[in-house]
Amino acid sequence: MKTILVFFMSFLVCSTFAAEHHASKMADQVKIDNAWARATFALAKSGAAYMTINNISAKELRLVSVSVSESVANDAQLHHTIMKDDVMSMQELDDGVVVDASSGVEFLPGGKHIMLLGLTGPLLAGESLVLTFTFEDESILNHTFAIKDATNAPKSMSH
Ligand SMILES: [Cu+2]
Repeated sequence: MKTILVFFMSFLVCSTFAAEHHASKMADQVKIDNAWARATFALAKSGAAYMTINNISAKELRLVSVSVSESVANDAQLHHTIMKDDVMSMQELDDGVVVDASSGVEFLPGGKHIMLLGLTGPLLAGESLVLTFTFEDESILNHTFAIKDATNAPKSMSH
């Protein structure tokens, strides 16, 4: 009886360890490509950044929020662009962005974008900025965005 109990307990310990070992953070399952921010004119109060966010895991993940250093801007938000009655406007993505297993979501001019509000200074082409992404499991990922002129961008939009 004693032998069986020890065996059973060691099985419990091992399986618990295995579960923890395999529960990787969402931030570790993300690969960001094509990260860039649009260069702004000198007195611009807002800016936008774009990327493709890839989920390399076999489980859906959710990007909850984005933040930026106070030295760059007062706030950063996840936005999407909507057409309503032929008028283009932007809305914050209150529920974040879901990235399906083994797939990606594109942030592009005219679509989803990262909005930088209250810029402390212009975003200058050739420089870069770091954005911090927080996922549903509270894991965090920092990524560097190259600042580029809009003329080099794939598509153009008012902001
Ligand atoms: Cu926006």
